[in-house]
Amino acid sequence: MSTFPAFPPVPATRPVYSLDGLWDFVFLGRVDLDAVRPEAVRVGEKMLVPSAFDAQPDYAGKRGAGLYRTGFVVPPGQPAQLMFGAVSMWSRIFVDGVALAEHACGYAPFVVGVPAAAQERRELAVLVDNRFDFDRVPMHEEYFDFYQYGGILREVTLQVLPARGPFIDTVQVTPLEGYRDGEVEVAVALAGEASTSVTFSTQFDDQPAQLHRAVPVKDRWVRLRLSVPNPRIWSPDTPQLHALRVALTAAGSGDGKTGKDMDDFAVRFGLRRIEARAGQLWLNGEKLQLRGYNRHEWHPNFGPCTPTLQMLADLRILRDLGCNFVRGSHYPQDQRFLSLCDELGFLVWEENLGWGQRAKTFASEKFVRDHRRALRAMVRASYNHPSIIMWGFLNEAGTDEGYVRPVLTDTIRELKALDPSRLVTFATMFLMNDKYLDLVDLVSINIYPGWYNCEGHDAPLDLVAPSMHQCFEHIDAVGLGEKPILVSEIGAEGLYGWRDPHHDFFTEEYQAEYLRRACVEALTHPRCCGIALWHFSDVRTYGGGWSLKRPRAFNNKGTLDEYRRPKLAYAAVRDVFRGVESNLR
Ligand code: ADA
Repeated sequence: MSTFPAFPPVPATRPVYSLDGLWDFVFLGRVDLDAVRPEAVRVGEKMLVPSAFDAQPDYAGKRGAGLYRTGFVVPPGQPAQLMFGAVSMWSRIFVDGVALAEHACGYAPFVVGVPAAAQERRELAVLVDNRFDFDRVPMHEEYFDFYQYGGILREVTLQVLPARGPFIDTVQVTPLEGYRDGEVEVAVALAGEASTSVTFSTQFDDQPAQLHRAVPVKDRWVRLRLSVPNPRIWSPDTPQLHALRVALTAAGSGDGKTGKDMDDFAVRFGLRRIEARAGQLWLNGEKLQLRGYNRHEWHPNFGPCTPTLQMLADLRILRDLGCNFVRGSHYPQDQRFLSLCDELGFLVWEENLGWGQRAKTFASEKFVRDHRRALRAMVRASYNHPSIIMWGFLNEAGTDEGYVRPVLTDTIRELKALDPSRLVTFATMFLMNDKYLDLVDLVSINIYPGWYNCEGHDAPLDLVAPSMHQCFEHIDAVGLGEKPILVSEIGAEGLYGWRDPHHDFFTEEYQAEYLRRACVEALTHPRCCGIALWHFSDVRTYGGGWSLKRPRAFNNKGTLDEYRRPKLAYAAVRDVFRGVESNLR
């Protein structure tokens, strides 16, 4: 059922069903959420899951609650779990009229446990709300520079769990020092009935399964060092993947035969290693230069629910541009996109939802809790993608101030504990006064010289390269010479089709020359390990009174417009990224 089967040859033990499709739907508007009893609501129409209801023309710009309803079947007496890829912005999940869970980050995945029942047929209702309400959904604020939609945005999956005993919560594969010889740690998280030891099998690719008897369980985890047979290295040039199936097995009769599989879990992973040292990035021991873009998951016809084919088309465009890197701005990514990056050999920065938060947000206990919950869910869902080389968080938060410290230090500690194998960073807009750059593995800077704050300047384009240079020097001057430097955002607006001999702001010509200069400076400066341009394609942003400085209520800094039509900047960037320019300086 998955677009990217992790392990096709063996029939799965755990039943997994997609609940995607047409659900009953009703838009309730500005109702009191606590007064909604889903079984009492008359649903009027159908809505596709996944989708953003307000990406449909008749709901464009509407804010309020919506109720989705469908049914599913679980054998009587068996528990199950519902996996939600993302529901925006706020949601409450009901099964058989009972509220089982609430969630308040519209881009993070979450799991809802469904207790066993006597009947087979179960009723599922999802109450969603896309209204901004700081107390209820502090992770979403109206000033973020991208339009925030409502609805069940990503896939919904039902998994039927074993009636008794432990079951597999997740499987994480971590390449170790000897990754070239296939050395990995396989960590299996268990849920359900507690158990002090488990017997299970591991099967890599189409190799014979290996049985591990009575392995001790510590804090609900089982960890083993294993060797992948016939190891193949993953890299952008050779994006070779491996598969692992883990099956929990009945203890067996002691005659050496494998017992019956009670539960199983399949993942794909890659053997590769990312490091930050001596001021540079290294992939599989080789110096790495990142050439890429920030990308929002967005298309005018689908909002944040782009079809897989569009994701693939975007990656093919990025490859044509000479890119090897995508920053998934500014939220946890769709698993389909990450799987495509694994397949095609793109390197990814995945980040927790965040945009320019200041003191008020950090003072909210609910924000702190929701931020941590989304962070953990992101890492858990994405752990095995070899494409992800770094975790990010808190884009452009107030990192020149003290109020950020508790969340920032906790987030770094948490990320390092959850996944010591990847790099951790945040994109700063306060380079010169940032208080926390010593805490990250690489310094990531968002700068817009020659665009913002250059009103009245005669030749703003001439600010681009010198300002970048100055930033690189500043990092060394403050004693951070060991840290690689990434330009995580830089860009200028170019309105598609607006070409003009004056080459002023908003022309395609200005944007093309701007990006050309930024790319040349980044890729030729010895201290800079790469650049992620702002941004891939134009996106809708806030409307109403917020959008005066955003023509069309879009962020128009795309190298392509929203329909992926290239602007003049396309050829300019492609020339530099592909090294076609004979003399970079
Ligand atoms: C910031 C922000 C982006 C975008 C950009 C811009 O750096 O991180 O999301 O808003 O500015 O276009 O101004």
